[in-house]
Amino acid sequence: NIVRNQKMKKMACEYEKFLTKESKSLLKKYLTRDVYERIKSGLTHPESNVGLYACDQHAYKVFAELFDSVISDYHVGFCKNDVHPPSNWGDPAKLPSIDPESKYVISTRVRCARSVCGYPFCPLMTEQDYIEIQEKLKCAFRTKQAELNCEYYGLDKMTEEQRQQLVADHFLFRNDDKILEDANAYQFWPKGRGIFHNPEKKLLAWCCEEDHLRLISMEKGNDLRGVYGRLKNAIGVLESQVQFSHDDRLGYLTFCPTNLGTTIRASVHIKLPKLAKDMDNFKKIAKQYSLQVRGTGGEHTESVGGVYDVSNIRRLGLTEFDVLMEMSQGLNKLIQEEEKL
Ligand code: ADP
Ligand code: CIR
Repeated sequence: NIVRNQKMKKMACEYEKFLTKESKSLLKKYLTRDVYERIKSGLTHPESNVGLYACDQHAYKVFAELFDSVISDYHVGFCKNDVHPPSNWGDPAKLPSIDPESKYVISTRVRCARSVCGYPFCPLMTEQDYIEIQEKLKCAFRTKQAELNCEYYGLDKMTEEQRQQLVADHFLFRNDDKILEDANAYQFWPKGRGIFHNPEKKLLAWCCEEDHLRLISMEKGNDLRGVYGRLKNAIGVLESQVQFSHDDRLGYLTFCPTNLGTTIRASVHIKLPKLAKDMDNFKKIAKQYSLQVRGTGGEHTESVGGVYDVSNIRRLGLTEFDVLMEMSQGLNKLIQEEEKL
């Protein structure tokens, strides 16, 4: 607790520095001095899109005045008195096909996040917390080996060559995001960090990266129904093994407020060369369909070879199935926009 208190103090000190910086982030917009007098938070990156994280599950209530504004701005349509609907993964077979002529989509990925009950988020986690969460997840996967069929590869046990290959193939996370680093997400690295995956590397789970657990289903091609169905089954099995943090209003709780609710990011790696000629316009059109454009290596990276990562923006205030509907319908519209050019 002494260590945690020291960390809280250090984070609070960053605010004064932040006040002097130019920034378009939502944090800058809502963390006015008036709010700050009652709510202390910290940030060093004015280039942030959002600009704040929750230090633990309680932060969303303790700092509700700040979080609620940021949350309703990001998850368009989810207002301060709204309640996230009960989980409903629906029937994957009922999703529309994406890119029906298989002309644009290279690969498809759907991920969700979970936090293990009883532990804070990374900024307040001790080394022991990292090790305990890793053990809990390893135990859950071991018990359900028949259903999940994943082996665990700890970051501290793999060779540098293995690690680089997993990153290059888009399976594994890195620890080079300055925003996450300064949010204290990389402490004690690589303690407790690692990846579970099945032999085909179509079902994967990240242990203690940004969130305690990221469960991922991905494969080459555009079979969104298959990818989503695999994630639906796997999370159901894990939920029978581990208790995850859930809030009646905000759904599943995550470190970053953009991931609350369903926690689902459904993405494609896609080439849309005509739209990509004007990136500002590409991003503007994507946003009209509630879609976000990222670089090839994910968040805060650039595109390589004209490949972009396009995914749903909203995750809170709608069901899992509705997130997938919004993403698939939006993506098909985006492809139509490409074809108009
Ligand atoms: P997250 O989705 O976990 O929030 P990132 O944006 O950092 O985080 O992406 C994580 C990794 O997943 C990156 O290596 C990224 O290239 C990869 N990725 C995302 N979507 C796809 C996809 N549709 N196909 C292949 N790789 C993908
Ligand atoms: C940021 O503020 O940029 C990071 N904390 C990530 C926010 C979520 N990502 C996003 O909307 N692209």
